[in-house]
Amino acid sequence: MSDSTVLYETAEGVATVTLNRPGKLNAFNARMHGELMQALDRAAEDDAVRALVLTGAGRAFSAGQDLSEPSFAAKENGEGPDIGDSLRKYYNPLIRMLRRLEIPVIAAVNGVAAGAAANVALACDIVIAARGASFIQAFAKVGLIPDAAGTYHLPRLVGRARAFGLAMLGDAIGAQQAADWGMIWKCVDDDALMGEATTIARTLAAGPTRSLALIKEALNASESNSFGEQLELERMLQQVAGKTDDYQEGSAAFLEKRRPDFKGR
Ligand code: LHQ
Repeated sequence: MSDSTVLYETAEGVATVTLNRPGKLNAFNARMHGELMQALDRAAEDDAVRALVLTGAGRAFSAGQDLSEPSFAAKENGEGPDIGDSLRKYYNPLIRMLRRLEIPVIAAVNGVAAGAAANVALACDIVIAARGASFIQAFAKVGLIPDAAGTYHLPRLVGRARAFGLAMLGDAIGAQQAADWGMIWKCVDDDALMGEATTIARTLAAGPTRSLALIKEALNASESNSFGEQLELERMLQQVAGKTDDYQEGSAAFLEKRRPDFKGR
């Protein structure tokens, strides 16, 4: 077994990135942050990688920040740690990277996703979760606020009422409920999770990946754009999509009543 805190493998155009500190429920420490960013950079730079799956080893997706890291203990003078510094160095770049990656990112949530890790999952493009998995906005339980873009994504995903309940009460919400609330794409049986995630990822990897990247750009931008700005962005991005080889192929295949053979160009 590798001693890396993040495992990386590729097959059929899909990179699978696995958080790998199972003894600590894959809690994030500085090393895991570094290795995760390296894995995401590697996927971004490899033209053969056209979709990415993020999951966890063992029984958890991740328990969020490793609270046993010395840098998160109160200092001897009683002053609290500078957690904002950790967000600036690690979590904010990670969330930006997940949203910026020009390939679909699928979170396969295999078990509990707590604290910052719940919000790392929710920052992915498509989230599927095993029936036994749960999402916990654990922050208020330890006197913090949701970070890793939780206060941005949660109300947009589930609405204000549920966002307040989740963030303030910090209760665990099961995968089925998360799906029923529209917080995630799908809940599947535990033993079907990786098969389902891989099928989705391979389908997307064989798809018109330039247009998928443009869809991602448009949907992300819609969260802060005005109606008029969004219409204008759609015009610009559709112009780009219309000039791809994959559009030529997709429209020709439709007219010829055959399956398209997309190349991601
Ligand atoms: C852990 C952790 C953990 C260390 C389980 N750390 N050891 C904060 C600071 C800085 C920057 C940015 O952002 C943040 C935001 C955050 O992420 S704050 C929120 C951090 N996460 C949590 O508060 C969740 C804490 N964990 C739990 O509530 C439970 O462990 C869950 C619900 C995840 C799982 O419960 P169980 O299945 O009952 O497992 P367990 O509690 O027995 O945990 C197993 C082991 O993992 C245990 O260690 P031990 O040596 O006793 O076996 C835990 O201490 C350890 N562990 N989470 N975040």
